[in-house]
Amino acid sequence: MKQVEILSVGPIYPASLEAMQREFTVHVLWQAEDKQALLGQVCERIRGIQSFGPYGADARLMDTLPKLEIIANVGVGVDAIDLNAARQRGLIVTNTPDVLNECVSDLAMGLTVASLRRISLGDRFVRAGAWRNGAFALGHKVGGKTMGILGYGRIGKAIARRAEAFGMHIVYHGRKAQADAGYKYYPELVDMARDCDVLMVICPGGPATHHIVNAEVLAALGPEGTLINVARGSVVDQAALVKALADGSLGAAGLDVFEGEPRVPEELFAMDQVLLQPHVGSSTHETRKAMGDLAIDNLRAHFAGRPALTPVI
Ligand code: 8YV
Repeated sequence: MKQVEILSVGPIYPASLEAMQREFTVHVLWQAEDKQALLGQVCERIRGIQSFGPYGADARLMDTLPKLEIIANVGVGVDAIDLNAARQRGLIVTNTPDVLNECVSDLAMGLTVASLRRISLGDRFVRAGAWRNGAFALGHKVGGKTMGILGYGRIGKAIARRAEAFGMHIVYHGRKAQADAGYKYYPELVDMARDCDVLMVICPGGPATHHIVNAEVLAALGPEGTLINVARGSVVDQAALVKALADGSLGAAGLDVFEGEPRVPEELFAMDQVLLQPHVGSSTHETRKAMGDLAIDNLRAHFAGRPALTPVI
């Protein structure tokens, strides 16, 4: 399929990039020194985009590529791709569901345990030599706590399985109740926040969920509550979050994602009750390779005249 030209707009696992390059003619925009010049040279011939997380595709880029047929995203979240614009242009958009469930939920559970048991803070305490001067303050037990899952989808379910193994009680909120969930469903997020100890954010980003974790929800979670976000920064009103953590009206937070990342509000750096990660939910060799390979499988299927494997639209 070397005659098919693909534009890679964001990083992909190195072995997957090599595999894609063996099969297609790939123009690697994110490695190009002069991106506009590269786009100008190849735009008339590009039939597929390989995107990644925040390196998506807006309407302007789609308009630049008159032969574009498919956008294959490396990642499950497609909030950086203008789906309406893609729909209007009859484009196919694919993502990489399922292959990252285990790693994202491992991190979600890791952040939960690390926040309640203050693992990162304990590490800093030992390194600073503070142990010689006295014992470390007590943390909180994980078992017996209630985890409220915002977004009971594929990853939400994998998180629930892990949390149950740790002895947590599970409740959930989403657009609708799921008949076979076996857990209590809350039609209102604020009511679930009031009743849970850990609010786990794992719903899709985008306009429908923008700032749904707002000041009211954070206040309901309360001074003993912990917010974990492994979804998108946009789901949480970040200014309200920083304020609630600063004044103690929210207990603690474990955050893998931020509004405007990789910038992170500096007020958070000094807060011991906050655990910060650089958006690494799916960042393992195994999972990033599986994500890259699935994106290529989607391109291969489409250009061989078969339906894409994991279409979003
Ligand atoms: C990526 C993700 O790490 O799949 C997703 O939607 O958030 C992660 O797998 C992310 O897209 C990179 O920023």
